[in-house]
Amino acid sequence: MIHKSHIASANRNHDEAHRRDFEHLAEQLQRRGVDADEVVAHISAFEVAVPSWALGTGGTRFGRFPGLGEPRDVFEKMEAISVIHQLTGATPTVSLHIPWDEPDDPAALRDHAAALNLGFDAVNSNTFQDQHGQHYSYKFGSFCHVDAAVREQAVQHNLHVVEVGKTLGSKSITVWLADGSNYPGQMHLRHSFDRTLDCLKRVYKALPDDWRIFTEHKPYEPAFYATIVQDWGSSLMLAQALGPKAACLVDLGHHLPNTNIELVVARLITAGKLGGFHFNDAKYGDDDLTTGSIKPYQLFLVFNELVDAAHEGVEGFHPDYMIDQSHNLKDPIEALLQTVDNLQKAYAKACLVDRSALAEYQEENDVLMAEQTLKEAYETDVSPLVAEARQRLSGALDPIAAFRASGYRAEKADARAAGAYVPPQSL
Ligand code: PSV
Ligand code: MN
Repeated sequence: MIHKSHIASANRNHDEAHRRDFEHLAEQLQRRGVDADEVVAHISAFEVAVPSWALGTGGTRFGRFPGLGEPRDVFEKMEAISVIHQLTGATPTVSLHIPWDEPDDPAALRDHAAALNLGFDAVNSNTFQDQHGQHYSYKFGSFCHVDAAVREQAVQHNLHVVEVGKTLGSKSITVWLADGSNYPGQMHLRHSFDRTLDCLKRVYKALPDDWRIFTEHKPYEPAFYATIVQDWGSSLMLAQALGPKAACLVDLGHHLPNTNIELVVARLITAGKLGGFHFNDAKYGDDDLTTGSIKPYQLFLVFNELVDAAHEGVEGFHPDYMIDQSHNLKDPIEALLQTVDNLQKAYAKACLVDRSALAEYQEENDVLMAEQTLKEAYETDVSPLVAEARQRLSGALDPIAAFRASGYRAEKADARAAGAYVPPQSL
């Protein structure tokens, strides 16, 4: 953890300028009929889970360039996440990956996290890699495999993940399957989907009543011809066939170029099956870049759909927010601080949309003014609102500046010099 005095002294450096910026923006917003305090309250309530796999430097299949002072195990990862939570007030939960971050003693991890004010969000299973001691290989798939014994092994792994999640206090499991084929004819397209659904039904049946299961679609990689859960349509078919505890997870990086992701989100909301998000950004494919770094307007438009659904009070609408990024170049903690900031800004901007004006312009087919209504919100500099929300949560006005000033990374680099971080097998 970072000592509170570090945050307080970092805030003092920005306090006076922040106060003036906030008051100025609040006055501007008042002229637009927006109560700044109300928006700050919304931002303060925004929470997003940090994935356990994002705290160590990531890599590609070409290599990895580790940073200094990285967490060496899942316990140290909790500490890193608690720093992000301290500075932002927005990341009270962890999305744990099994087996990459599987604890020997889940109860001990739960208690360790609780002592750091952290809880657990969705647990993630992994049948896309073979693990030591595993009997059957997933080379040709897991849930879709032609061999029932392989499918059974994959189901048992997911049931195990649910058991670990129960101890941790999780309420959901995310299933991302790499299953698919690389060549036409390799796999029966319909039967492989049926087998996958059958396995998911077994996992679904084992879920506690208050749990949800999320299926995550991805168009390609590592399967390059036909993935089983290729798109949101396939994911929706699975969720609908499974039942009310099943919903679709939208990973922002898992779309073909130019896909209208906000439209996908809108359709899933209509179907009552938007389970949640894996936030990241992409230029070309599943790039796992910082959320909002490449297509910030798209991120805003996604949040616009979310705020709109919440505003309308759509029944059963409670998406789960998680980050899914790989930090190959940036300091992972700094990248996550930047991510949370970008998410809060996109959310804040979506809160500024004048929804009754937008509805009127839509009724009148006033295309230009409807678009302008969104643009006006998007182009507002909401930094003072986000900073204010963080300050009210005892966080930092400028989290990255406070983190750098704290000397946390240098201190960990010294303390952890002896034992280097061992990454999970890279994807
Ligand atoms: C692989 O694409 C992936 O990023 C999936 O999105 C999963 O959510 C994540 O890895 C961890 O299992
Ligand atoms: Mn994902």
